Amino acid sequence: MITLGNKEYFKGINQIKFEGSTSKNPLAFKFYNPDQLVAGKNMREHFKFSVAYWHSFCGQGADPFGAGTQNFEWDQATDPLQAAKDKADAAFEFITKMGFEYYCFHDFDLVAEGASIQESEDRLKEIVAYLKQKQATSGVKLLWGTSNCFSNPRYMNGAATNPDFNVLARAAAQVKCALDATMELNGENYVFWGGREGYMSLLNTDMGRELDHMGQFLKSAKDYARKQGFKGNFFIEPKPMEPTKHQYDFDAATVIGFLNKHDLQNDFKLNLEVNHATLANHTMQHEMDVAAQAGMLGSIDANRGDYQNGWDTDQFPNNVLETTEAMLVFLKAGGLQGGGINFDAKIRRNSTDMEDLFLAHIGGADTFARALLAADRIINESDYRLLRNKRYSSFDSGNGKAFENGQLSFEDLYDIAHKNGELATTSGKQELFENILGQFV
Ligand code: XUL
Ligand code: CO
Repeated sequence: MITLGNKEYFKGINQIKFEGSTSKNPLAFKFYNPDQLVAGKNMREHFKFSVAYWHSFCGQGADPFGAGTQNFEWDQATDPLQAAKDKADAAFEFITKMGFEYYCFHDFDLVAEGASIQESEDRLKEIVAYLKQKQATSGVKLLWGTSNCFSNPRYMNGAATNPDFNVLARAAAQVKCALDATMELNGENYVFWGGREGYMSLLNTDMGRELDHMGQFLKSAKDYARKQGFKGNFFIEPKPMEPTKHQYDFDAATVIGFLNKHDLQNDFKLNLEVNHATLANHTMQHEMDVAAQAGMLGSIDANRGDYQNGWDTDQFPNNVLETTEAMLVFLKAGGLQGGGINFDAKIRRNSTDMEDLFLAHIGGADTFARALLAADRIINESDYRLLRNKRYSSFDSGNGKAFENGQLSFEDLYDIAHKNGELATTSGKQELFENILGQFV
């Protein structure tokens, strides 16, 4: 039996409860009511909200221009394993007080990487045993684990796409340990985000060879986990750039093409992130729709970017209108396949009060709740679906239906066009659709 720490880090903050939209209590949910039924499921089940270990408990507000501003109490111990256990205590206290059920981590968010593979592996095993106990006593579960194959200088030229085979093998050893940790903690999914799987210059890069290496790497990682009995999903998280100039997992469509080409489509789905969609010049609604059409809408990293600058600011969600557009796709797809809503977001560098982490997650959860409620009403109380379907009604019968069924040749289409003569224009009614959205948000 492992002894768990009993220090309280977030003093004076109690369980966060739903108090409704008229509440003036900043530390209460105004819209996220976990037990409220929407479209046949309660909000807790729809969202499976998850806390990102790295942003909430590891990042301390450092940026390229200055050191961290948030001196958390759980970062004081000098012994790496004691520091890791203190951080785990703080994390589980926070997640439990938020009333969330899930968390996500990178391997070396949990404990500092050691000087050798063996030391890192031993440290990971010790903290995983500790977390296993924390999960058992709190009921908090692991939504997904992942491996940080982008921070260590050894990965500066990539991990699975490194031109040096020995770096690729080093990354495989690391991913194996992270998969073992995820499985030991009953993780429901495993994520690959290819931070440095891309290039800074094509002049020194054999792109075709690197992509094939990445396909082979993912296949062997998947085969290893399946052999150990892992039943969860593997997710790829698209992002177009940053830290590389060009990342191979550019966007949902690119990743789906890659997965199909490498015969990975039955085991892998997508973990889509809002700020990554923005960087790819897409909306989140677009990325989710592309994934849903391929049956690959796996999970969401919830955050937002800043439209006045072009980098990954990872702010907490607060745009109800855009989140509602995304929730329309979410409801139409029947929700997520295996994943949840992970707040891959960080409080600002100058947000230095302990309660700020709570305020941020409360705002994020309320944004998603409002958006889900609005999307559900748009679908059930407005003419939204009717109007959208009406635009395609010419395909519901007659020649349109025959075309959809593959029963018309190109010559048939030519003859139909001749018979029809010139056509009247049909309005797309975009403003009407926008007004409906505005009415319910
Ligand atoms: C980076 C990012 C990562 C992944 C996991 O932009 O989103 O934190 O979610 O590696
Ligand atoms: Co992410």
